[in-house]
Amino acid sequence: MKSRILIIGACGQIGTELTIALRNRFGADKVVASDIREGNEELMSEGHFELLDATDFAAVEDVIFRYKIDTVYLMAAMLSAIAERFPAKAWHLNMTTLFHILNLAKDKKVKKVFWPSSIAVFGETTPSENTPQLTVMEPSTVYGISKQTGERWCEYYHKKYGVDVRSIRYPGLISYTTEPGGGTTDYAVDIYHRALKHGNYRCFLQEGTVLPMMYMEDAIRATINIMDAPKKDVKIRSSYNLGGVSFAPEDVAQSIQKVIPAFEIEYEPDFRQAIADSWPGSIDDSEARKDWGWEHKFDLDAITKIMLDNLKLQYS
Ligand code: VAH
Repeated sequence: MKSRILIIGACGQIGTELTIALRNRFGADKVVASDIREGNEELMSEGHFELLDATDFAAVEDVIFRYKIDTVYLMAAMLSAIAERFPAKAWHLNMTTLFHILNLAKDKKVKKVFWPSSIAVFGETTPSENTPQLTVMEPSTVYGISKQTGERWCEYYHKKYGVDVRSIRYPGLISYTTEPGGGTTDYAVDIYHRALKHGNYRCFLQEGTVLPMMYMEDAIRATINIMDAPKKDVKIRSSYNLGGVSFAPEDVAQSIQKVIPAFEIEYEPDFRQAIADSWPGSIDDSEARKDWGWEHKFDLDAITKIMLDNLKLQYS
């Protein structure tokens, strides 16, 4: 029976690149992209696309039935900064969508699920250096609370109903294909756009704010790796720690200045500083390395080169 992959939230920061990667890997006909709004020209023109409100169970079930979906990547979520402004909406979106997919999997209408968690599940009481896989988790943001709760439900549905749901705690992600989407770590995307357009950047986080980050290509490869792994190798069914490179805004500025010497940064911390301060500085991802062969490839200077080279093309 022909089976397909459904990406929910395909127009988001991860979803956009995940859709392209999965179409390249499995063929465009095997992948159905969906979102509450239409995406960029490439996303819309090079494969199946469905406008879909992922909080509408009947609509989700209908797409899964019509396209014979057996694998779902549930990427729709409201990120940390926006979620603090709309807590009830964020909880509704982040949790309702997860329950819809877990219940469809429990009823055997979906075989395999990927659901993204985040280092936002950690809080101020979590050890902040080389944060372990198993540790104190007292998130203080709406987004972090929804991701921690979601991890608990993923593990529950796996243990109680045998649902094959897999998850990764993404660090801050950097890419050039989509505009920043309301995350606290999105300063590390904004800064490259502003460096090229204005030669300067006013950072909403203060100097010295070290956060775990990752280039999108690393994150996409990790996502495909965990979904490719044999069931028996995916031993953690809450969510895997994933680390890449840890840096502060001044590190990005110095990396940019190697290419654009005149680039200047200034600091004007806002409400997002408190969010960032509650998150760890670096992550121990040895479980992911051990269980399904994870390793990151891109360091900060490599990220800077890719971001500036590709954004120059977009702005030229
Ligand atoms: C955010 N980019 O800033 C997301 C991410 C670790 C942070 O989950 O909300």
